[in-house]
Amino acid sequence: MADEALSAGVVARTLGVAVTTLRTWHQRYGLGPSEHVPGHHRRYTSTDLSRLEIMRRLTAEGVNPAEAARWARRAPALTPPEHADRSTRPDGTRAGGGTTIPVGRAGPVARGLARAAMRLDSAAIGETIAHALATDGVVTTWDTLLRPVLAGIGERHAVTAGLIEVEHLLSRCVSEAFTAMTRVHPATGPARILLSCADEEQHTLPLDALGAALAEVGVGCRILGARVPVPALVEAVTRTGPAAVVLWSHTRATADPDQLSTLLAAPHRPLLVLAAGPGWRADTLPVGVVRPVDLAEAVSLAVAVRESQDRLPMS
Ligand code: B12
Repeated sequence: MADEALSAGVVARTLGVAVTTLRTWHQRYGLGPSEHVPGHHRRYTSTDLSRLEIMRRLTAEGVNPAEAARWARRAPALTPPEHADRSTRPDGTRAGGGTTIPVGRAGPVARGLARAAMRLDSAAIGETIAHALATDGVVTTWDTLLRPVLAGIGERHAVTAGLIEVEHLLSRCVSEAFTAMTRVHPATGPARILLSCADEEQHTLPLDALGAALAEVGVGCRILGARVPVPALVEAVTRTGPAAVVLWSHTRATADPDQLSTLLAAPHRPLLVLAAGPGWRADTLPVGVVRPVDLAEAVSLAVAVRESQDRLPMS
């Protein structure tokens, strides 16, 4: 059993709850870890996990915690009949209420994050993202954890027109986590990369992800953020002389290629102009503009151009 035993952090992330919540459930309701290895912290067994899963589900459905804990402690032998059916209904709702966020083939941590997002539990969301960033780095966290959950929210929203509050809260938590990365990894040289959203574009998270991924490898950048009109972008380029500019467009509505042409004609033309995001159509991009396929490629291109500029003789 010892090698199956789980730490509090793993259990919290799997359930999508904060570690402090686990602690409270242990102290107040006796739902603690039962595995004891001498000289180590107590560990959770799979039976503890299934009890906690019942606790999480019942409290999320509005059952009072003391009552939920009574049922959880009696598991797996006994669960209340009205909560025993865990199957998903055809309309995507779970028995007992609430919609779920589809995360495709993403793993248990993404499902935990999706649950925490549904509960609007910013502490659990923040802990899960921070742990993933520290363990797996920005690119993997983006591709395997955040992107599936964000895309799942988009999918569910497109069908139900709901989950706007979930989308806003999660976006804020993601943005905060990426910003924290840039504080943990201060840049080693001048910021020679400029990240900007296209005019009227409000989807900023991919640029926050890129900013964090660059920080992780010691490359500084400036992020102008959402809805940048072309004259403001040109002004920023003129004043900061970046080696590379990344212009993000998430939807066709914000992907006017004239923005890129204006940038290429600017007096301080950057060495590299990247048109990033699903908004851009490859066949409409001006010559000289590069379109990355994903975050990893955007990072490599930006790092490469910065290194090539570092090698240029000073003028
Ligand atoms: C969060 C979100 C918002 C938040 C954004 C918050 C923020 N600070 O960023 C808010 C609430 C502001 C918002 C607003 C709107 N949104 Co919105 N939003 C989303 C959501 C859920 C996630 C966006 C995201 O970050 N995606 C990141 C990943 C998940 O996107 P991806 O395309 O798969 O990313 C891959 C590629 O782009 C590629 N890639 C290529 N190059 C590069 C370079 C880099 C650096 C990176 C990182 C990646 C990359 O790799 C990526 C994977 O890593 C999406 C759903 C979705 N599927 O994206 C909807 C979505 C994009 N939104 C949508 C819509 C319609 C809107 C609104 C028009 C809603 C409205 N009526 O107001 C507005 C648009 C405002 C505007 N003018 O920009 C639609 C767009 C449909 C379309 N194709 O036209 C979507 C798809 C939801 C849906 N299914 O309906 N949104």
